[in-house]
Amino acid sequence: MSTASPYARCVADLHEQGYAIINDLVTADLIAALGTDLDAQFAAIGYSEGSFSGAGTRRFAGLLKRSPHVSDLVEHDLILRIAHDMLGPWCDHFSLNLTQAVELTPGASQQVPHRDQDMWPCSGFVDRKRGMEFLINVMWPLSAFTQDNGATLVWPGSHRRQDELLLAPEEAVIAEMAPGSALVFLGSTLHAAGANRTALPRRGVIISYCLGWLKPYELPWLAYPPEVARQFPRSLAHLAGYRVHRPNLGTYEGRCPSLLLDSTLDTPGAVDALLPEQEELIRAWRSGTIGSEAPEGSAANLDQSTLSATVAPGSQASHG
Ligand SMILES: O=C(O)CCC(=O)C(=O)O
Repeated sequence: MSTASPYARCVADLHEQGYAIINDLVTADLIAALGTDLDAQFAAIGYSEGSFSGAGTRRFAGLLKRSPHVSDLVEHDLILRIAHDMLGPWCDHFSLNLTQAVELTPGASQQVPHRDQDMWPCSGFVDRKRGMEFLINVMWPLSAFTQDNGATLVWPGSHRRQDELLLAPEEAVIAEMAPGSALVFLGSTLHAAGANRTALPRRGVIISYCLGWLKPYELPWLAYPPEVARQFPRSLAHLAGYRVHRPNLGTYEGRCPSLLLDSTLDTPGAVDALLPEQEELIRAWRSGTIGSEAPEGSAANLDQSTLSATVAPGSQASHG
């Protein structure tokens, strides 16, 4: 039996298999309380429409405002550490991509296998060998996930086989889990909801995190407007989009949107949010160290993409 910590095992599994199941990550009581909080919304919500979401499923989002227990999952320390490891190299900080409750009603058919990061067309242009990840997904079962009720299907190793749109059904692993456990998988991992062949609904909560410079699946500023986000701990509000991504991305009135979390400011001016190396380049250009005589490789010869590349992998990754 492995003596590695759940964290170390999860990171190793994500690299090797593209997914990991962590048993007993939170208590079953916490998940039961969360499930109770979401019961009324499940009862009220209509069926999903569309060939992706799947007829026979019910989904709703904005979970942070529907149950106080959701933040325990969103800000689970082990999950944040894993998200930081997987996404940190490619961004200044990662953000919440989605919180969604999903129910497969009895008779729901299998979802189309997909990779979540295909939402962002740029993922297709990335050199596969760099292993760049755009998203980390966590599925928290509210009811036990079994082969019969549609446990999530994941294709081990599919994160390294991105040129293959689909893989053989028999290669899939059925992520059977009890409430309290979590299925963590990469945005590049092929997966799908299974088919529910039982008489009972299968319910789960999806919480995903993406690179902080991407457009998230769920717009957090609408799900959690400032008057809602002000009630969040600051770290949670940051995850929910109230944080500028350097350089100058995702601002409000030219400033870090976290200003909306504080008491009203009159008419503040714009404030740059730049990476240190970008500040350095600008300083060098202003002082004439680069650019004036345009020697080879100087800023005068740098195009926008070269400047932008200063936000590149590993530059300033920070936790959350
Ligand atoms: O419900 C599941 O098991 C997976 C759902 C999923 O992958 C999705 O909705 O994108």
